[in-house]
Amino acid sequence: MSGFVDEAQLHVKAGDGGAGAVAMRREAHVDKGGPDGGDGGRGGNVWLVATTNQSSLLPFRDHPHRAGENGGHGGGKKMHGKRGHDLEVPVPVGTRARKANGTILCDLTNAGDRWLAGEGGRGGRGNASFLSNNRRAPTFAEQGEKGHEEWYDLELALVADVALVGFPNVGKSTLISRISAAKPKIADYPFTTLEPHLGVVRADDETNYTVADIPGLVEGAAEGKGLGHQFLRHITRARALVVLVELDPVTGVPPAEQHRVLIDELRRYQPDLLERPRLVVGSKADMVAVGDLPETTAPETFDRDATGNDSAAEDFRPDLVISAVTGQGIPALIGRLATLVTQTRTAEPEADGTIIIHRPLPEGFSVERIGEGEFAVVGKVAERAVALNDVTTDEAADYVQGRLRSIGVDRALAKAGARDGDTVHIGDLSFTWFRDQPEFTGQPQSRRRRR
Ligand SMILES: Nc1nc2c(ncn2[C@@H]2O[C@H](COP(=O)(O)OP(=O)(O)OP(=O)(O)O)[C@@H](O)[C@H]2O)c(=O)[nH]1
Ligand SMILES: [Mg+2]
Repeated sequence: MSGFVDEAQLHVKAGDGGAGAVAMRREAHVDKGGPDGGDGGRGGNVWLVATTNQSSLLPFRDHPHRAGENGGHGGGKKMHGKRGHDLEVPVPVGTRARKANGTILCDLTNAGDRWLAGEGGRGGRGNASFLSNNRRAPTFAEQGEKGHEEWYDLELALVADVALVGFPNVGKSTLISRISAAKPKIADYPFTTLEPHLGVVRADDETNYTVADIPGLVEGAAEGKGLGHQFLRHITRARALVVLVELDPVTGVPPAEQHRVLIDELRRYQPDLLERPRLVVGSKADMVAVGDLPETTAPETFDRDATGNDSAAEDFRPDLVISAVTGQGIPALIGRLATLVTQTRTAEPEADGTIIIHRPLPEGFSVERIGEGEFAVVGKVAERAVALNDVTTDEAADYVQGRLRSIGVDRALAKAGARDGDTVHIGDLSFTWFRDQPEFTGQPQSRRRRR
């Protein structure tokens, strides 16, 4: 089985917050101690972190689940629960995460880039936090908040300085193995290369660049023919392209025609690919009699017409001709690519390598009418306000009521058309709503009408 996987699903479950504790101080000489239940610890976050040590999404294929550690529960004597450990999930540089609906949430293009894929739940407050002048001995505490949980689609688009584009069997893999330490399979048949390979070229003491060997493209690749389609994505981030055409093709497709088809496929897949700097290189020069070698362009003429119109069959000219067998043209190619890559790199804004991309947190709440005389309040702040270990005591009910009023849930319910006696659901809690006085009937059940 191939080790290269460029699409996978990931399930993230951040740690739950620990529950706050309900406890009362006990001291030999104090008759009635105050509340001293500590807070729960925060749940661990889950981060995606881009690394160059990984080049495939394979690890997610069979094991898609990644979880942060839960926070510890609070204890007596104001002991706070332990914070859950964050989890850092390594992904290859070039990984994007999408929501199930396709929206791109992050794109980690530099080593060290990190993204908060799941935020850990807040720890619940212990009863010590609820002490107030009119609440001397609160017997309620908050539950921990659930950690964020979500499925993401991961997609990898390789990040390379140069991508090799060419028909099958024209010598792409031979070239990359000649100029870098990469050792892809080389054979005298088309579609030898079934997955992209990256090689690092050391042009001189200061200049390194990466080259991607992409499986061969054929006419129609942009529409899904051959293998090219699934791999065209890996060309999209290359700074520069090498269009490799075979000068004496065994397939019989003349170099100018190969060039025309390749340019066409690139344009159809993503038109701005033609705006990338590119070198057109003729391969296997050793197979052509010296007198029959095509004329090459002058070295300064990198800047092509973005439409690719230089490909008119009559005046097709490669920029360079090479032979991976004899070494002809190889140093020139390495040097010209180094120049191209350096020029493009300096034109780019500097990447600091530690961009932190946060998912905007959904705050607030919304009220939804879910049936006749029945409403649901959805949203973190509202759910937090009712997530207590026990809402059956008067003081807990008072607290919840006060919270719901102060964050505006009461007003929003009235505005949504709620009337006395209607049922309202928030999180796990259901209660009967009265304009001035909700009656809690859920979690755990209590049918007490207050006041
Ligand atoms: N004579 C000669 N043969 C070459 C040269 N470069 C590659 N070849 C041969 O051409 C054949 C195809 O080479 P590969 O490097 O596998 O070609 P490829 O473009 O990677 O092919 P796919 O992976 O199938 O797309 C092999 O038999 C190579 O030995 C060259 O410069 N001169
Ligand atoms: Mg190959």
